[in-house]
Amino acid sequence: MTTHDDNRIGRARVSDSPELRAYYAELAELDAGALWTVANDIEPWYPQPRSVPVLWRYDELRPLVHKALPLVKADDAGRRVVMLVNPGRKDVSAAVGLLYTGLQIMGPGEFMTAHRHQAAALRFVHEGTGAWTVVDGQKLRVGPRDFAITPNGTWHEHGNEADDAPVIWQDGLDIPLVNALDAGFYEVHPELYQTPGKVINSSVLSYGANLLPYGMEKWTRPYSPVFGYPWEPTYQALRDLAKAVEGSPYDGVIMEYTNPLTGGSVMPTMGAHMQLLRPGQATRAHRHTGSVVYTAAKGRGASVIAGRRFEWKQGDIFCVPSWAWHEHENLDPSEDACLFSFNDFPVMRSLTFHREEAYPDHDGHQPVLQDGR
Ligand code: 1HN
Repeated sequence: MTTHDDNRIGRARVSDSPELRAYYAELAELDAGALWTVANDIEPWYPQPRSVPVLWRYDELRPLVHKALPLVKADDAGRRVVMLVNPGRKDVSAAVGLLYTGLQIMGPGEFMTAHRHQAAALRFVHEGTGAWTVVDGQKLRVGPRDFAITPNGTWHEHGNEADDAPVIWQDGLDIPLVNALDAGFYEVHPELYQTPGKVINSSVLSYGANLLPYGMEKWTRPYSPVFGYPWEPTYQALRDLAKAVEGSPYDGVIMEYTNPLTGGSVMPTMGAHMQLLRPGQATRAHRHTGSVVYTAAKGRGASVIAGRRFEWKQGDIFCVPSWAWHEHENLDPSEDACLFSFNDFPVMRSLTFHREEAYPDHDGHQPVLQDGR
């Protein structure tokens, strides 16, 4: 996107002429071009995401996700998923930036074959108590509001062992990023199913209470050895932190799901947080590079993103594009609200692209230009 500043010295400002147009045509014949015709577009003053802020309401999506159950067999579809597509990123099936998200439904007793791919995946459970996943031979059971990871290259398959209700969980993947870098690979498990180890949730059982297992083979992989992060201890940790600190002016009381061995993000390309907004709390606006997909895990609230206000409640999903001003508010005067989120911050940080700034107005709030849908 060009701005009036693009007429300045130091920016491309070549006017068109018949000679130049003929010259550009000659270059195009050779699969070449003149940089100054695109320079201002490919070097914007600041990030110009094609993604727009979007809110996906769970109450609206849920019936359509259920509709897919009898329409397609999970194994015919590969995975039975309704993906959430940003109107500005339909070309790459992204929810925001280069992050993908979708709602996957698994009927009672259903299970799917194992595969692995270059893309990393994570799951956040919306409903149903029967979900399980096997990640590199380790079987995990996950319930509502639990978070689990499927790091890139790990074999994974999953299913629903309940006999009554379906499971709906949210998948988050870095597929658009992997594809943008032309680095995607995909394999079906040679035996179609893994043989899981006997102990369920073994990684969750191994790393607890700030203690690391001692005297075992050293974990050397570039992702967290913990594959599941259950809701109850997560929520307890947030409430405990809220007793100890005021929290961030922009995010309230926020914690990152971490690799306990490094203190860093759970996977090399995607990080995840859970944050708590105190009853009635309204945060200040800030912006940063990096894209974020949020899921309301508890309570109800509103977020203003790039001047658009979105009201959300438990189950709703919304996104914040890179460099968009955003702030959150808990609309319940007596209950806390929690937001789960995942992001591409590890990529931004490792490439030294991370930048952040506070909204400059003294009261820290952006004007609301439009009510979001
Ligand atoms: C995938 O492997 C799963 O394993 C879910 O459940 C969603 C979306 C795109 C590519 C791979 C899964 C996916 C996916």
